[in-house]
Amino acid sequence: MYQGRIVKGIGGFYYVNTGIGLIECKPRGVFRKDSQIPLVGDKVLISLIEDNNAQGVIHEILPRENMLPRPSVANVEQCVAVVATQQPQPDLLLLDRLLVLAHLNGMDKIICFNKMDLDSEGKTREVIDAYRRVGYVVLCTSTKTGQGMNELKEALRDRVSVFAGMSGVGKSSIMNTLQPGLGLKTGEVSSRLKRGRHTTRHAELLELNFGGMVVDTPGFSSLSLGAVKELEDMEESEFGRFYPEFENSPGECRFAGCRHISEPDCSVQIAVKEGNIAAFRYRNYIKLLEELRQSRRKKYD
Ligand SMILES: Nc1nc2c(ncn2[C@@H]2O[C@H](COP(=O)(O)OP(=O)(O)OP(=O)(O)O)[C@@H](O)[C@H]2O)c(=O)[nH]1
Ligand SMILES: [Mg+2]
Ligand SMILES: [Zn+2]
Repeated sequence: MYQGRIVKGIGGFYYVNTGIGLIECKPRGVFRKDSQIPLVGDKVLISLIEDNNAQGVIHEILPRENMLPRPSVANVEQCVAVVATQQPQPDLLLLDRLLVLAHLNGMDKIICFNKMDLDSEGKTREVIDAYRRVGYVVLCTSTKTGQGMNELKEALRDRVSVFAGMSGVGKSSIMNTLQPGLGLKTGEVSSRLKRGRHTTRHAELLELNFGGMVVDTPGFSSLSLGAVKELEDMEESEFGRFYPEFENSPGECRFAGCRHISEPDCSVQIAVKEGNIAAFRYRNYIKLLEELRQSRRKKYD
């Protein structure tokens, strides 16, 4: 048996990086029955197929430290949520969903605002400052000017990270800039729709030559929190813990189980009114809470 990490999965095959090289593997039949699907990043035990030392069978998926449902990946320490200043326009609700999921799964979080070269008017300044005030690490990058690339490199060094975000924000381009020679495919953003073209089709774990690993993933534009069991089982009043600025807001809510929606004497609502919590973050919180409530209703009614 050999131990390795899944670096890529295509068409039912998994490519496992082991001490003896990259082995193309099929999962053992039992995984399919158990519906335990191997993920990129999974640590696995494999055996080689006799007379063939390039192909193998996955016998066991070792216990996961964590996993993200989307982009689906296992055993990553850090989630780099990539947003573009424009082309495509930033979707902050999507960003907040991702931050919630990364938080839930115990991952460190970095927000990367890419395509800074397209924001000469500084339109994203306010949003960037808002996330910084919350306490998130926000890096501003451009693959065209090289802005922020050294900082990003330092943030990735010796860690296992995943790049996540909409199609076209520049995830693969950033990887190519950080590590020239990778040659990942990148695609123009459609000039008519201002949307990415889903150039990256499969998540892939890449080794960084300066130390560490990054999973480049396909872009996505919808991310439902509804199907996430831990969130579904959570009290509504607990959801606020994914919003660090709520915890930091001074004073306490009158009610112990405050959901910060319409309760009287709510410190969060006051902080929003006074401008100490960004209104857009609060609106997103209300949307996500409502979504969770609906999906729960569907499930239990
Ligand atoms: N102006 C500008 N364009 C960029 C920057 N980074 C990437 N791009 C362009 O954005 C387009 C999309 O880049 P990709 O790297 O393919 O984006 P992606 O996030 O990997 O997209 P998917 O693989 O579809 O999820 C390409 O045309 C890149 O040249 C940047 O910093 N500034
Ligand atoms: Mg890509
Ligand atoms: Zn409250």
